[in-house]
Amino acid sequence: MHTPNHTTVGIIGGGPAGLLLARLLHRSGVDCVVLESRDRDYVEQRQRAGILEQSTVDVLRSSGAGERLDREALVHDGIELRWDRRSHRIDFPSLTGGRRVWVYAQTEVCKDLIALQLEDGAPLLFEAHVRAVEGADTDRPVVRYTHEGQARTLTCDYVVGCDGFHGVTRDAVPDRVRRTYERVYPYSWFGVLADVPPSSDELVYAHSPRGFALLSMRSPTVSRLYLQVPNGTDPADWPDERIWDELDARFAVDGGGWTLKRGPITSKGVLPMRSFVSEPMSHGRVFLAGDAAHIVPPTGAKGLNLAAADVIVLARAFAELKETGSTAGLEAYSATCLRRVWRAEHFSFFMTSTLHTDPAQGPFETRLQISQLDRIAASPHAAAELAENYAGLPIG
Ligand code: RFL
Ligand code: PHB
Repeated sequence: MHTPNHTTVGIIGGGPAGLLLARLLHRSGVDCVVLESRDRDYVEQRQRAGILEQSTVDVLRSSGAGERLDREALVHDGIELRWDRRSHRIDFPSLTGGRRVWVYAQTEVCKDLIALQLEDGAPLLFEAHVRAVEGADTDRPVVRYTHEGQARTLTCDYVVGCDGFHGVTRDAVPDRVRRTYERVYPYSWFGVLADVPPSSDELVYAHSPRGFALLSMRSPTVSRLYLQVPNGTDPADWPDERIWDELDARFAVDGGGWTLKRGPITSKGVLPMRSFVSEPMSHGRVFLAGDAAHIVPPTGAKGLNLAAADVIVLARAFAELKETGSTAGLEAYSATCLRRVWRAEHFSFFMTSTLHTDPAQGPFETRLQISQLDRIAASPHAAAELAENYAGLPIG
């Protein structure tokens, strides 16, 4: 494939943020190039998020990437919370003025966007590893990368780092202006995929004395389940039987009437949990979007949706620049996104700390968690606060 040496917007990373940004820019007639270090198969198979907010679904649809989503995604109107061997359902539409969420895996979002991009989009190079982004303060930032064993450069009018938490673009923001905020949690998630129909129609978030558990799904025949485990847990210590027994114990409610269906486990992995924000989200002509700028623990299902929100704001700003010559949207990008980022950081922290058992916590902290969950069950106001954040706030 012919690769240009210059482009308007150089996009580093072909995860959800980079792929969606490329799609939106293409629709606005802004040219770009996407450089992705992994191969296509890897990006399409990487098991990650599963929940899409209304605004994420809206943008996928309006950018022409919603066709399979509309056929295959499961629409959910609520979640179930379990604690103290009781359960309570949170109904999103009635608490949020009609908002809901879609169960459609990140793997599928990436497959749909990659197929569109290769069909009629801007150049997308796999196995193109970016080494450095230079000249953020100049009007011609340069991306240095390696592709097919050769060192190459791409000069750009603007560079967007969509290269995730371990990417290199963040380094283009000098230390003197960069501020980072971080919390590493004293537990991880052990995630499994199982070939068994989900045991509940909706997601179940469980607080228990044995730790947190989550029942999610990928389709009517595939369950996705998570258990809180200590950091450093080796999946080899968790034979299938032990996983199902532990899930059973954590989801247990009084009164029976619910059973966890078991089936063959097809994948296992341990996911550490982190909160992280790097400010500002732009410097000169370099912008950061998605996990490159911020990480949330997955309990609020916000990671992928935040990445989408960033690139929606950025794509609008580039469209405005092309149409009117104004850089106002680009200048406001960081401040605009950080307001939503910090809301999601707070919500993700709240969900995580309310539902998990910190190894250092005592009976006092546990009673506070139970009290908080009781409050959500008792008060439509408390429930609405959770529902609005979970189902997603409109993008301003
Ligand atoms: P991504 O998806 O990490 O994509 C970044 C892309 O950049 C590429 N890259 C480079 N390319 C070129 N040159 C370089 N030097 C590069 N360095 C990196 C990478 O190969 C990759 O393709 O970031 P993006 O697009 O911002 O999307 C964000 C979401 O992926 C993320 O927020 C969520 O998936 C977070 N997350 C989860 N969220 C949930 O809501 N539920 C989950 O169950 C869930 N599981 C997860 C997750 C994140 C994980 N990571 C990042 C460790 C599980 C994992 C393992
Ligand atoms: C998932 O299905 O992978 C999933 C769902 C909800 C979360 C986190 C992960 O909060």
